[in-house]
Amino acid sequence: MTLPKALLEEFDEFVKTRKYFKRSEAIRDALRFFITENKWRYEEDSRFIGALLLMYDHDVPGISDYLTHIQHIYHENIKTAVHIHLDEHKCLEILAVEGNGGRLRNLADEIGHRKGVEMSKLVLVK
Ligand code: NI
Repeated sequence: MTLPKALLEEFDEFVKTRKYFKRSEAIRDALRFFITENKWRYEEDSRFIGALLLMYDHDVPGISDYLTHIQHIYHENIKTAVHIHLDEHKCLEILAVEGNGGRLRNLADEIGHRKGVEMSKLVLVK
């Protein structure tokens, strides 16, 4: 395995600050994290649970209606929703989700590509 020198130096710096004894321990953790974080991307038919975070500007015409509409379409996958008004314009919504990886990815994509949604992040565990 080869790595760019700068990336390895940055990783070693991280290993030092996180008080790992060996670089190999940190690599093991990084791989576990990477696999857990991305499993839903290639296990479309397995069941996952997690959260979809989205930040959006509620002044964009139609965005609030759209988000209500899409949450009704995916009602079987959305367990609960928390809405936080961040400032006069921006909102953060946290949706607790459960369902097949592929279905949850579709939900995240549909919301994430909508005009007015500035950030969306899907975090799932199995
Ligand atoms: Ni709001």
